[in-house]
Amino acid sequence: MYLEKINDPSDLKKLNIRQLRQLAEELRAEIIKVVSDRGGHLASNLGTVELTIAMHYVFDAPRDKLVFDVGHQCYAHKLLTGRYRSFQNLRGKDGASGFPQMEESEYDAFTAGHASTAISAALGMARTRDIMRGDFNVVALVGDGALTGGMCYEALNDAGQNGTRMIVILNDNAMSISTNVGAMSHYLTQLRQSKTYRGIKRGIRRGLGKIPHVGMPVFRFLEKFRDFLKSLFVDGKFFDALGFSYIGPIDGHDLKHLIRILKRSRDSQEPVLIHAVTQKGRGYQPAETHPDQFHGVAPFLVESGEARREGGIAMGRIAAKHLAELAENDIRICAITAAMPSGTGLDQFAAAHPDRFFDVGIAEEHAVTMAAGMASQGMKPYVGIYSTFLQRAYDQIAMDVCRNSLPVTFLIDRAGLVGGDGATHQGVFDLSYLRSIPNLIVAAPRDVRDLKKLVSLSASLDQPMAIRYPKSGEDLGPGIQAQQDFKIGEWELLSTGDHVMIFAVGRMVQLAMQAAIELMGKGVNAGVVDARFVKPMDEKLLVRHAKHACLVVTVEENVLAGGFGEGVLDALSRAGIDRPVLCLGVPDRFIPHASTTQQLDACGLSALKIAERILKRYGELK
Ligand SMILES: Cc1ncc(C[n+]2csc(CCOP(=O)(O)OP(=O)(O)O)c2C)c(N)n1
Repeated sequence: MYLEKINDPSDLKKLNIRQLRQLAEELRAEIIKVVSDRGGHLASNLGTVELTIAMHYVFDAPRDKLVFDVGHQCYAHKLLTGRYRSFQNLRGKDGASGFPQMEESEYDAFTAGHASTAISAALGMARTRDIMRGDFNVVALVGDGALTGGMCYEALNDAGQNGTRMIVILNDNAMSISTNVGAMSHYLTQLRQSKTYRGIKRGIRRGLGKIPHVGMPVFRFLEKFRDFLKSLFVDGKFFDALGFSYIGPIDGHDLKHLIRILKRSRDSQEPVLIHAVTQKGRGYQPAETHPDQFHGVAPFLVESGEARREGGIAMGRIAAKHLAELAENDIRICAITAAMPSGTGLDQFAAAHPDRFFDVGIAEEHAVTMAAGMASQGMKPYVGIYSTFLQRAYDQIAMDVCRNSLPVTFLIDRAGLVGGDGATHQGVFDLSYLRSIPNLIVAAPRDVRDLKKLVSLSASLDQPMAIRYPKSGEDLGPGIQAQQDFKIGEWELLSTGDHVMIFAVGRMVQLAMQAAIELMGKGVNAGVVDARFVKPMDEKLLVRHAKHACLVVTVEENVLAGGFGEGVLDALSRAGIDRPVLCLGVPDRFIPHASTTQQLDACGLSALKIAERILKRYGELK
């Protein structure tokens, strides 16, 4: 076992090629073992094992800066940089993060989680080096999926014009999470095929060269057609034109060749782009066959690849299925995703209405403005994006959609605390950043039934709307009479209470109900309101139930700053209601990876903690 002996990358440099190959297999086995136990990103990590070994073999981290785009392919890097032990608790509380994190290790040159940032960050490091007259190397590892994101082009454009010395490794596996999309993806395919052309040419030359007298003249004759043949293929001119020396395509699993190319690039004084072709999921049959399904996985059985536990009800899948049904009778309804067809559930819409479904790549800004363009011409676009990634498109939501009050609906998935993906993926800012935008309706269903109602409601609207929900949701338990129908801005009183009134949003409604039961046991009578619209608020209902309460409580799975609670405070002060208010929500810090239950607890948002905090404040008031 070589892996056991590697404490840091200097140990790796002592190995020969044969031993490095063996190390690659050990790394794969370790990644499969741990991810099958803990869940995480599998296929991307299996595809970049050799690339990571070669990077650490040739470069001298942490002095040299290795920047991972998205960061969901950094597991081998973590295992090679002294984190074998914390990797066993991958994505768990106090274990290794699933992404590079600067605070976790000096080897993590840059924190990642959102796509297409690596070239910009690397350029920033390289420029700093040049100003400070340093001499380290900077390497950005970027996937072909990430290359659908506009930031990459902004960075290449900037880096190329100044000729800043840096290396970009393009890890091309022809996959984003799902099959990659877009014209650039076609271009990369052509580049891969042009390698085949060169291979064929070499083969013909070798073959003909063996035929005495006739062989070489025939080869020279064929060479006349070379330019024609070549014109059928492409080379890396696109990257060359941007000022990068293009090298490739090369086999991203051929360690010997990779090391040779990286050494050559290290000595270059210009920006270099190495196009490495890899196989997503390499070395684990189920992931090789279904790289999309093994991109991000829950714990699974290694023998079969089967998931080891059932997930909850996927809210996104329910919203998307319902939307596809509505679209049967409304030609104006279309759906847009930014590279997340399966994660958002919109693959179901795509199957039902392929001509009205658009995967635009990792391009959230473009997705939103394109939706605005479609809405301006009479369509009813639904944009399905995770809460954390929608942050990218704030300006487009405000200026292109809401400024024009266009009927675009945002289906915002993974809202709230997300568990193992941690700080970069928490969906805890959306209520704040959306509440502040005029014309936008902001809603959060407490369960699947309300989610469907909200999607139906949005279809009949002529203005922008955002519906945010967590990955999974369960129906409220029996005994709670659901309101059959509701209008925009209408809240629902679920239970009354003389002492405390709790106004809760989304998934927090269920926890507020449980907290109310806890409180009852302690002699405190708490009522619960489902405040399903964060904007507009049901101010009448709020005032009616707040004005007689000893304590008003708001509960949201969102940061307190600018969130629902602040909206309630504002509404109460405008109405002249002077009651004590306790706002519960996510505190002002980035919440690290752990289970969702642990994160809720750490934020004081578990049912028990909610009850405790209410009890404490109520006690202080008496
Ligand atoms: C801004 C943003 N949007 C969406 C995502 C979700 N996402 C994570 S990885 C990924 C695909 C990345 O593909 P690629 O860069 O080719 O890497 P691979 O997994 O193929 O190695 C996507 C869409 C993200 N991380 N960031």
